[in-house]
Amino acid sequence: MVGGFVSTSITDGTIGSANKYAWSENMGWLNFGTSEGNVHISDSALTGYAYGENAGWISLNCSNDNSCAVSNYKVANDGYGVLSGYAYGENAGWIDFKPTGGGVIINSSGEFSGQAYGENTGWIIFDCSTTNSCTTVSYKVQTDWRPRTARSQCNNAIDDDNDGKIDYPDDPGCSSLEDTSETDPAAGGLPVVAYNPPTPPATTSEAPAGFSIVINNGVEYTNSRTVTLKLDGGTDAVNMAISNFSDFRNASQEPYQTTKEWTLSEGEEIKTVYVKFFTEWGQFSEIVSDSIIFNVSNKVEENISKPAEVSQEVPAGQTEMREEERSESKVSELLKPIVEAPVREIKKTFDKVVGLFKSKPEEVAKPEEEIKKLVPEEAPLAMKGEWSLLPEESINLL
Ligand SMILES: [Ca+2]
Ligand SMILES: [Ca+2]
Repeated sequence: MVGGFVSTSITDGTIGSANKYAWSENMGWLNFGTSEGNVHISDSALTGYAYGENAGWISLNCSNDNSCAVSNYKVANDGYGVLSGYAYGENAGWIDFKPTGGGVIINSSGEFSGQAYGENTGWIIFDCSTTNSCTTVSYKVQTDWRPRTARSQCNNAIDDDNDGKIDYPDDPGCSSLEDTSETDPAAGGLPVVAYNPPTPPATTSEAPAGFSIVINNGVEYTNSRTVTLKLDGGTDAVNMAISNFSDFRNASQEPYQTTKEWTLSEGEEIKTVYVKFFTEWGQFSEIVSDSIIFNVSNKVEENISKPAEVSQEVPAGQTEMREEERSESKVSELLKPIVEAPVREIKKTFDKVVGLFKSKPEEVAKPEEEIKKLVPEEAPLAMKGEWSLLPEESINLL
């Protein structure tokens, strides 16, 4: 129970247990919050009974005892908290909720203010502040009902955007009763969901929760620059942007799909592909990525057997390097990044080289033959058979 309200509703309110007494000049305390009296406040009227020791039961609506055919009365509410009409009690007689010089209003906090009047009861005061008497005794009557002006647009019984449809769920601009705007997208405004990023996919039997991208079903290596991406942007994804760069340079949005052919960037080494997913409103997810090692076996072949790059770099007019020189220069080229790179990079490169023969034996058929094929007959000692590319000191660092 929140705030002492039996049921909490801003459209069908009750009287809280904390603040439930009004004061009758002639008849003393009137309790609007007894459980038997069951007072309810709706946009159109009050129902139920108030009770006072002197006043007895006071009916707020003829519908309480199905007597409207005999005498049609009620305390009416205009939906904005302005009360009018009459209550009736055998002892209290008729009580006017909008008498000359008085009147009762439920404010935006659900507090009754002002005063009603009856010939028998005299003035009935709903809040001590009305008569500046709170220092003597503090009292008020409070409901959890709220005037339409104090409610969200999608729960105020008003056609705020004049489209003929009112509130959630009838107005398509409303995503919930708490939605503060009835205006739907077609009319130029945006619903609240327009400002939400896409919801990450939930955990499934195949994948953990969260956005995902997987290159070539997750294998470590590829010899082709063309790969297949598997993407999961969740149910809100409408568009996506894919890039070979973490800053998404030159990337543009495209319709979301769960599978896509993709071309890895130029150059060798580890390729990372980045993706983010967009809602229909253009809100986007976090960036997720996957990596694959491109062309590692070919790299060995190119660099050692066919030093094409080196040949091209020989300026015109100079004689070509002898085979030994060429191989030596390639070896030092290969070693360069290893020797100069930080330990982490060395480890990566080392893993890659070792991985050729150890981690992925199934992908490198007959590794020994491969090595033979890749290493030219006249290769310097360092290149022969053993693959001692890595200086001992560097390996010891790992
Ligand atoms: Ca509305
Ligand atoms: Ca509307």
